[in-house]
Amino acid sequence: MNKFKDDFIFGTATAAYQIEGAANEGGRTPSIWDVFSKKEENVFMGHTGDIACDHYHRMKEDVKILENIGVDSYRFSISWSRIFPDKDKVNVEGVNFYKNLIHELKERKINPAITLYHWDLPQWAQELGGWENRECIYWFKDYCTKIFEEFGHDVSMWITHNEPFCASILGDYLGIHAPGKKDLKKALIVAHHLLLSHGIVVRELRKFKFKNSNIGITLNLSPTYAVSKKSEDVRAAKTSDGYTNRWFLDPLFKGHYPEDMLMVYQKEVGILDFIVEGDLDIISTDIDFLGINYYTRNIVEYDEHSQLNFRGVEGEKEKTAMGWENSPESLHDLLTRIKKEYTKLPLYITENGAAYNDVVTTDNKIHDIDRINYIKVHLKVMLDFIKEGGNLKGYYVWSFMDNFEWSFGYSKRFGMVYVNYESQERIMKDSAIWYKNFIKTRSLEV
Ligand code: GCO
Repeated sequence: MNKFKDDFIFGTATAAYQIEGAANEGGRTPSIWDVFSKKEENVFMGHTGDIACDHYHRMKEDVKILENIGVDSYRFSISWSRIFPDKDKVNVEGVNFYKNLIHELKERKINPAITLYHWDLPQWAQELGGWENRECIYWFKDYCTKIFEEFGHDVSMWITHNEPFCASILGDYLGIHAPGKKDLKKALIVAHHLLLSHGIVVRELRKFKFKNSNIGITLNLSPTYAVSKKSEDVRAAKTSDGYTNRWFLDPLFKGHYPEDMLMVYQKEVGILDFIVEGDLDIISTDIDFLGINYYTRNIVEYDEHSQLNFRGVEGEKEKTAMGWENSPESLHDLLTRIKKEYTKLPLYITENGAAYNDVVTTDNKIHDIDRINYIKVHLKVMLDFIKEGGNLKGYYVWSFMDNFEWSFGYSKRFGMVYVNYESQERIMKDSAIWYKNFIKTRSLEV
């Protein structure tokens, strides 16, 4: 049978800074992404999230589109600086925006899945040292506690962090995301504090004893393959896997950082003295599910010139507009590995999808066959994994609508819904129509 069970969750996802706009409205103050995107050359053509999809003003219309697609669940994130525009100041207007959003969704039987942190740290927090400052964990805890107080009875799925790898490594080591730093030690400190804050917030939510309340974290995971069997390439692949995957999975599920990576990092930055006794117990606090964002695989080779001695190699499979290979088999490898080496907890694909160069036809249609195929082949391997006994419970397409794709600005379109950024008109692409029909039957013709 090529059919998903009725209780399998089909959803779609977005993030606050990527869609909301209204950057200076409703009492919101800037986040690190407002500041970063306004600095020259950080983002394609100087694009910013100032207006984005104007979702802040079009929320009701957008929820109606979600209802039309028929998703079971909608994953979105909360903008921290809408809730706390300043360290000790709660903004009721911000709280109300999300209260209304949750209400609209629930009226239409769409289950909200909330990401608490999707990279938009308030600028006030950055000015106090940001995630490099251990205190930031407690500012985050205060913000999450407020969110739980307000929405805890209405929300059954919480994600503490989205992709701590990107938030730390891309933001503080590679400098291509906010806050735009290039310092490995700082990035490792940020990563550690993100993980620690995850554990602390999980414990905080448990204190409320809400009836139907699940909390987890979302990691971006990429299976990593060596380009050849040469021992130096195999070693490079192991380091790359440690850097992207194990540095986050091991502390969460095994309660320690991977030994080989501790050696690699200590050689580069000295003793990791920011890891304090007791931290790993907190990081490995029991959670209810693991969220996985999966887009592509990594192929790597040895590189004597790069700091960590590996570099990515281009693969031969068909690519999306991001230049990422469409590699569904690697999702199967990934899920199997998680089940075998890490956890039997419920898994959710919290993001999967593709950017393509969509063309609007003269009759206002978007025939995005490539996107439909990309989604289908990934659904197929998910079915295989489930048949093999895998505990996979849900799938969220990235993204609901085209949006601000971080350093690529609006140049990359990931949506099932097309956004005309001039008129803010939304058009359901063929993929949205396909997903709608698919969700009705839950069966995949392949
Ligand atoms: C991420 C984020 C999304 C991206 C998506 C496409 O994974 O980077 O969670 O915000 O837009 O992944 O790159």
